[in-house]
Amino acid sequence: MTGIKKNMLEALRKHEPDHVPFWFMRQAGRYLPEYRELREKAGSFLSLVYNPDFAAEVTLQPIRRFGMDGAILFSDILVVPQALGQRLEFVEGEGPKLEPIRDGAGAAKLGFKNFENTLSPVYETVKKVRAGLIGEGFGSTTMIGFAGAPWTVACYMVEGGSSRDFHEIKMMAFREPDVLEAVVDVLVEATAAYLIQQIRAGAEVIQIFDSWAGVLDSHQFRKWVCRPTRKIVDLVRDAYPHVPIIGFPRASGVNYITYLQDTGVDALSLDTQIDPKWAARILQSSVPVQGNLDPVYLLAGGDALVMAVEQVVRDFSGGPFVFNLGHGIHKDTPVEHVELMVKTIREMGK
Ligand code: 1CP
Repeated sequence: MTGIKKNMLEALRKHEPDHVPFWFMRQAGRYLPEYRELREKAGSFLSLVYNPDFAAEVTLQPIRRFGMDGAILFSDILVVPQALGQRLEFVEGEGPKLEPIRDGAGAAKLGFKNFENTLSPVYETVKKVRAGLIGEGFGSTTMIGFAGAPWTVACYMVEGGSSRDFHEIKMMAFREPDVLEAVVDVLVEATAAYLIQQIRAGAEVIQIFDSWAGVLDSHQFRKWVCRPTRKIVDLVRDAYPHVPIIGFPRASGVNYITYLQDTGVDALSLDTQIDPKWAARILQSSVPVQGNLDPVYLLAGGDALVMAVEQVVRDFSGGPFVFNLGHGIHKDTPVEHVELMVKTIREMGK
């Protein structure tokens, strides 16, 4: 025991924190000049991710500026399919491109041969971040590990990249569910192993990102979002029962209730569209919640930003809460606006 209170962990364990803990999705990234500099030096996004010195440095950059209560590992959800043997590249200005899986033969090519080798630099990053936090005087900042949920990761694997309507994966889910099931089964095993290794390396909280959970009807949602996530939660909890797991079934509306019941996650990250009064009454009454400022307020700045931040803190002041955004920070966000947000949270949340 170091005796240092970790406010984010306190909130996630439903204890009373000293102040409202905060961190921001995509807090490391292109809105920070020091990120852009290192990203240039690394040459590509993936060489940044797989270089533990660089990735740890990028993870720590926002903490030095803003002193968040959570430091999220700098990596990406798509390293898991890459480690399973699927070809991945990030095309400048376009986003991720993968060799799409469209049939059983494609699914059968996935395997664990290079899995641990590929991901070992990520675990090294976690270790370096933990040491860096302590060494640089941020001993009260919680280290957050993460992975994409099987459904969201499978969206990229089947579509071959980002998608507007998720046509290909839905067609697979409706016409050839066995093929999708094969992909998802591999992802469940891989994701649980990946998260367990992150915890072993020093992650203290886990977040499961299901960014595209909201595109399915309720039956399909149970099948492809809840069921695989439940299996991961069980596997991680078997290994590490005391590490809180935050689920983020983005844009799933009232299905947040189903998700909470079916997956058994310890806490929920709320997207911007969720009504805060409903969420406080229905969700926060049973688990800690995290969220949900619209990241566009951070582009706007000024009074609009201050009032929106105050509103979010007030909305969730009745229960366990971690301040966050409803989705990632936009790359054009002025750093001064993030400073203003942090100042406002600190003043409100004492
Ligand atoms: O050029 C660059 O610098 C790349 C931009 C970038 C960054 C900074 C990508 C490409 N990924 C990341 C980091 C990242 N991705 C983190 C790091 C930690 C943090 O600071 O928050 C995390 C947690 C993610 C997770 C991630 N990647 C998600 C889930 C969360 C979300 O935003 O919905 C998803 C969907 C991805 C896929 C991805 N990675 C990157 C791009 C451009 C995309 C596609 C996004 C899309 O389809 O809209």
